[in-house]
Amino acid sequence: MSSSHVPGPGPVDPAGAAALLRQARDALVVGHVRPDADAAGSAIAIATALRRSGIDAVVSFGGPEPVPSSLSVLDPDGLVVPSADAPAAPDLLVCCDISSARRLGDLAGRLDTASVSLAIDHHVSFTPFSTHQLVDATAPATVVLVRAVLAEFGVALDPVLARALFAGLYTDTGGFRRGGADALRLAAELVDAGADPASLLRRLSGTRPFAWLAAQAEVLAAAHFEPDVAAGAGLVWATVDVATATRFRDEAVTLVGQLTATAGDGVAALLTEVAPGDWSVSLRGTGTPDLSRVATALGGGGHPGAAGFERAGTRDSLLGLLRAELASVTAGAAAPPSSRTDRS
Ligand SMILES: [Mn+2]
Repeated sequence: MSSSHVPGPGPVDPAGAAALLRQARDALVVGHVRPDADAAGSAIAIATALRRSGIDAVVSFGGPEPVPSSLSVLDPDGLVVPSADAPAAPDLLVCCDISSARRLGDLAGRLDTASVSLAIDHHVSFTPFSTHQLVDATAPATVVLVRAVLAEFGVALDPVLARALFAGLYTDTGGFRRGGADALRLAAELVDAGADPASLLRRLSGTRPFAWLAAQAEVLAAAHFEPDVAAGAGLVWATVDVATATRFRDEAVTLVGQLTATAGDGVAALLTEVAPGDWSVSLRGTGTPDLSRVATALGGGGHPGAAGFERAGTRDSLLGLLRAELASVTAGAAAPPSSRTDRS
């Protein structure tokens, strides 16, 4: 509300981002591939606010289809369309919770066809790819930045916006383990605006098919613990094979949490073979070693305590790369402060 000035290309603040939304003729709002609640909640909130203001907007993700059914609770107005139906040349492309162009997946070409592109993100590994960027790596979730943009845009919170924002906040803060008092104050604001945590989180975590019990048991029974990795902090890892990953796509991603619970101060890794020879690797830890550096070195990105990458190879080749990168980052972190020139 404070500014009607449309900013030039480059970094923008929330007021500048709101100005870009306000001048859009139509918009495509996307979250990263394999969307989580922060990506989906951010995108749905932005698109909802645009529509409330009379600007045509849809949400899409660059794969894989369909998006997890558990996220449908965030989309009561049906704003999410398959990527094949996403507008070919939107006036404004908004990229939510996307740290690099690769994370747009099938929709990466929209960066070339959109008149203006705005990234809203909080990854330390963010690599600029859009005409405009609102990036704050200290924000615990992208929805926190989206909330600030909506305040400047001048759309009041309602239950749909509140649920979308709460879901991303809850998920990315690890259930408010991170984010401090500011995250809890925002949560209170969202509950006041109509987000009901009990019903929302029950629907977000979804229901699981009975057959998942046996499939889950098989994955977890084959988990490995390597105590010497990461300078003795240890690595717990497990793999999800193609058949299980295909049959239980929404459920399998949750297993990294179970591995993390047994990893102590060490690192948990879930290696999922999403297609023959193509792997998606999720990493979780305490932040030491910095897993965003490990994942970035392997072609992905993320946060110090939660990161991931996608890569072709075999299980053993990926594990070899992972052990080597964990050793490298752990050794780098142990070096004298004077040699740590890669952080600012
Ligand atoms: Mn996020």
